[in-house]
Amino acid sequence: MKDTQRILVTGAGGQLGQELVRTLMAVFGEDRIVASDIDRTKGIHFTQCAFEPLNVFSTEHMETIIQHYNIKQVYHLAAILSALGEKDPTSTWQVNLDGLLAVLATAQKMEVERVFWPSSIAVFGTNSPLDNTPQYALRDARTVYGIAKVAGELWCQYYFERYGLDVRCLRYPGLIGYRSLPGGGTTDYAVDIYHHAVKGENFTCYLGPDTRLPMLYMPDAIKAALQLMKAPREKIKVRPGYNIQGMSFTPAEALRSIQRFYPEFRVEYAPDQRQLIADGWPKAVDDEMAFNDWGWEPKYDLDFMTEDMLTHLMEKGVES
Ligand code: AKB
Repeated sequence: MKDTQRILVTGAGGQLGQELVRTLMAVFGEDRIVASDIDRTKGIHFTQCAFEPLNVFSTEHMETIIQHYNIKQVYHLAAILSALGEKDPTSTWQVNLDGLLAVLATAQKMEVERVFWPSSIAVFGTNSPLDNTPQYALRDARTVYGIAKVAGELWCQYYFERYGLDVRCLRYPGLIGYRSLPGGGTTDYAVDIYHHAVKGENFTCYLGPDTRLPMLYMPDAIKAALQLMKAPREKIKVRPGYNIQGMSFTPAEALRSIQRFYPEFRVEYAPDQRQLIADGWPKAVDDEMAFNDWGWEPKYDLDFMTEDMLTHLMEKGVES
């Protein structure tokens, strides 16, 4: 990217967005990043770069921002997560799918060079092979969040094939980070459990002890997005969304990993409706294509992540 060109992040106030903006500023410079969110109060997180309140459905406003800042890359993160999405399927579809379509159309019109969009393991479902799920396994999504991700993946592929828009996608598993909290996902327990351990509180897990899911530590999640966006166009052979993961574990395994530092820490299990969602998701995914095409390689496994999470949460103090 040339010096005068900038990167726009939508939904920047969310769990992934806050961390992504931080890394993008470190890599490209603070003056090269424009954070945006529908919620203008999220601006408090972005004192070092430009912040624009933005509803992606206001496409004229989005065009003005793209023109004003000379935006050449967009990371479109604004979305409602899986568990929360089930409470209002119609709005979730609108925000997640129609929002993506508004961004794709605007990016194409305004000649944005590259778009990043996070897909999810939620594209898979009960009839997909759930052990080491292959890249091209049946996408049998059962949540509205997952259905919007399947449709979104196909739209991204369509925009690439029909208009040449260079849109790149990753199928994120559960994301775990210490800087920001997720909200409304099925994998959120894997963040909350660390906060409870550091606060010295026992934890009630809404998934059963043996529910295995693929996960990714935030530094690896951000590294993957930047690596994918940097890769030469011809290396990106999968347009709908690359499978990636850093590890795969159950709540019982997370507990054991935490107990190495907090032996007194205890977890109770009270599965709720999120158990049904988790039971239809992969236990692990095969991410070999990401490795082959653009060199994907995660750094963190469960124990390494646990140590890093607990160290940082102890240093910063957890939110109650
Ligand atoms: C969720 O739980 O909804 C997300 C996801 C796996 O896409 N973390």
